[in-house]
Amino acid sequence: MASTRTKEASEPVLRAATVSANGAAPTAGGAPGEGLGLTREDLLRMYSLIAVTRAIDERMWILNRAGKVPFVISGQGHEGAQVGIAYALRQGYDWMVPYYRSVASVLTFGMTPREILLAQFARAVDPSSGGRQMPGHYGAAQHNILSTSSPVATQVLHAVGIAFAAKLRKTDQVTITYLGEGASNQGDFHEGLNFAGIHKLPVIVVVENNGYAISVPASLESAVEDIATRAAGYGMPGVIVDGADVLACYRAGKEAVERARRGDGPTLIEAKVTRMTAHSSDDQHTKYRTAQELEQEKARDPLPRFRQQLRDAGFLDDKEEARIASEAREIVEDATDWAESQPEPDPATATHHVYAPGTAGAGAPASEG
Ligand SMILES: Cc1ncc(C[n+]2csc(CCOP(=O)(O)OP(=O)(O)O)c2C)c(N)n1
Repeated sequence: MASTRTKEASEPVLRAATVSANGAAPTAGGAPGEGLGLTREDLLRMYSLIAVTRAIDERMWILNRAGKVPFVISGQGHEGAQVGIAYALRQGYDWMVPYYRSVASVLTFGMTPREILLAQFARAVDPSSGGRQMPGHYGAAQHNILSTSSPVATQVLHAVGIAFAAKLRKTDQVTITYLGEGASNQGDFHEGLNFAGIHKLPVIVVVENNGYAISVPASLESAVEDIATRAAGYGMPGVIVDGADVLACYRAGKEAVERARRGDGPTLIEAKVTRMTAHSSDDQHTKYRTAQELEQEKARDPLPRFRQQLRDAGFLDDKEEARIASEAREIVEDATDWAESQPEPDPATATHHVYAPGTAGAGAPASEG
C-alpha cells in the first residue's frame, strides 16, 4: 500500500469498455441484457462496479486485520444484487436509503471508492458523517443517499417518508431502501410497508436475504421462507430474485422503478444472496457455519458468475478482464492511500452534527465541521 501518488491527484474512475463492437446499441440476439435495454458498455460497467466493490471489501478486511480500521461489515456475495437493482434507478435524481452492506449500491449511485475509505478511516472530510459514525454507515447528500441508520429497519420508515414527500410534491422520483431478512421482522418494516401500500408510494424495499442475522439462521428468524410473500399483506407485489443473477436483479429493479414512476406504488424485492464472510469483523462465522456450507456458498458468488456470462457472450475477453482487474487494483490502492493521508477530525469539532447549533453542548457552529 505504499503510495507514489500525491494527495492532489484526482481519483481514478471506472472507464467504459475499451472495445466497442456493439457498445452503443442495446444487446440483442440472445445476448445478456437482451430486452432490458442494456448496452455492452452498461454490462461491463456493472461488472466493473462489482469487481471494484469486491476489491474494496477485501482491502477493508486487510486494513482491519492490520489494525488500521476498527470495524468492517462486508457485502461479499451481495454485490450482484446491489449493482443489478441500483442500476435501474436514476442516479442523482432518485433517492437511496442504504444499509451497512450497501457498498455496491452506493457506488452504483455515485459515491466513490475514496469516499468509502474515508468512512473506514473516519477522516474529517468523510461525506458519510465527517468521521463521526462507525464504519459502514455510508451516505452522501450530493447523491441523494441518506445516512445509514444503526438500528436495523428504521431506514424503511425514512424511505417511505421520502417517497411520501415525492408524491405530495408530484415529482416522479423513486426511493429505494435496503435491509436484511432479519431486520424484516422489526415493526418498522411492517409499519413502513403498510403505509406505503395504503398510499401507493413510489418506494422499493429490497430485502437482501443472506440466510443469517449474525449467527441466527433464517429458519429461526421467521416462520416463512420467502420474505417477499409478506408483500401480499400490504397490497404490493413481492418479487423473489436470485441475487447471484445480476441481470435478473436488474430486471426486478427496472420493473419496480417503472411501476413506482407510473404512480402504481411500491414493490418489495427479496434478493436471495449469500454472505461469503462473517457478519462483521467482530464475528467468527466458523463457530456456526460448517466448512462444507461455506464451500457450497461459493457457487452463489455473483462475481465469477457474471464474468462467465459476459465471457460466454463474447463481451469480455482476457484483455478486457485483465484491464478491469488492474483498474480495480489501481482504484483501491489510490482510495486507500488517499483516504489514509487525509486529516482526522479536529477534536474541537466533536459535537458538530451531534447537537443543533446554539443548544447546550453544541460548541462551535456545526457549519465549521
Ligand atoms: C434494532 C436493532 N436491533 C439489533 C441490532 C444489532 N444488529 C445489527 S446487524 C443485526 C443482524 C441483522 O440481520 P439481517 O437483517 O438479516 O441483516 P444482515 O446483517 O444479515 O445483512 C443485528 C441484530 C441493531 N443494529 N438494531
